[in-house]
Amino acid sequence: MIPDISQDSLSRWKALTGAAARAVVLGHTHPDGDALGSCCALAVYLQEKWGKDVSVLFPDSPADNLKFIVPPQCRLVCQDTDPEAARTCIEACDLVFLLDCNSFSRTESLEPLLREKNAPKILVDHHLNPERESFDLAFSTPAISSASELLYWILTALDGGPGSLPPSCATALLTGMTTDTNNFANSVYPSTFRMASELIASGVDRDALLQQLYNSYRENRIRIFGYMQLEGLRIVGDAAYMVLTRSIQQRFDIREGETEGLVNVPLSIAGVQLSLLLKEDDGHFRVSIRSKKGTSAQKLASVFFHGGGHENAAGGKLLVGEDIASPSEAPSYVESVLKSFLS
Ligand SMILES: [Mn+2]
Repeated sequence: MIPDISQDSLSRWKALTGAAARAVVLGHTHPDGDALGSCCALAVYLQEKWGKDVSVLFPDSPADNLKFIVPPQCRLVCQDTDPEAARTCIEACDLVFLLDCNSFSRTESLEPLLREKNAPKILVDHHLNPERESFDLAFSTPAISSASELLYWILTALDGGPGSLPPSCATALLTGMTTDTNNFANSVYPSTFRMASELIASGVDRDALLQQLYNSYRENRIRIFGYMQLEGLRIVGDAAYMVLTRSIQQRFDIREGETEGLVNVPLSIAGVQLSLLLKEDDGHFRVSIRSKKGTSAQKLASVFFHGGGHENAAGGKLLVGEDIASPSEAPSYVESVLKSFLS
């Protein structure tokens, strides 16, 4: 029920952490709630329980609506706004943690610095196919809700119970798990409820958390959800897709992270097994894919969209100039991919 975390791996964690002075904790590009929550939780834990100097590092800045996840005592460095600080904190550290991704390639522009960095590296992740060979110690459990949950079981195994976690570490862990499960809708296991129950009993304010996560959006988000459902939704067989062009994003003045969750909406239609959201970006579309049990979002992402992820929640890219000649070809590309994938 609880992931199998060996005594040997816990001893290795203690030895590697004990020997380090300055750690850097990293997550993937376009950080979501789980990447931010797990990284910040670990940073607070290492600072407050182990007295380490810790930086949380991301290739790009978090969306405005997720910034509340970063506790005031966390030092957050983003390469897009401060490339010099990003380089310095990798150069100065003597321990690297990678969370919520299966490979350094998910940190994109930070990858080369991390690969050549000569320091112990520890992975904590829940995606398929972890790149174990790049790490001195790897905790990988694909059958778990989130990196935040896996980290919860590691930290409580190290320290003996949720009561021992610093409060802002506990809150960040519950936040990461809540966002990755879409508030207990996907990838929920008995261990997930147990984690939530223990954290709430230990004092985490879940009501306040839900207010910040789900009742603090700008009006723009609600309006674009309505617009896309009325005007943008296309159904092809058992699949639904939506293309969020640059012009639609501009018309609704959409900020990073504000269309999070839109891809889930078409799955509420009976008979729709698969939902895709394509969001136009520089030179490519970001592709989010969700599926119901029995249809693999992961396979569609890895075979057709240069990506991957989890069985029912995956993502990738559609490259303009490679997969399609111009952005206007995105819908016809998706339709032909869906016809061959679903046949
Ligand atoms: Mn995750």
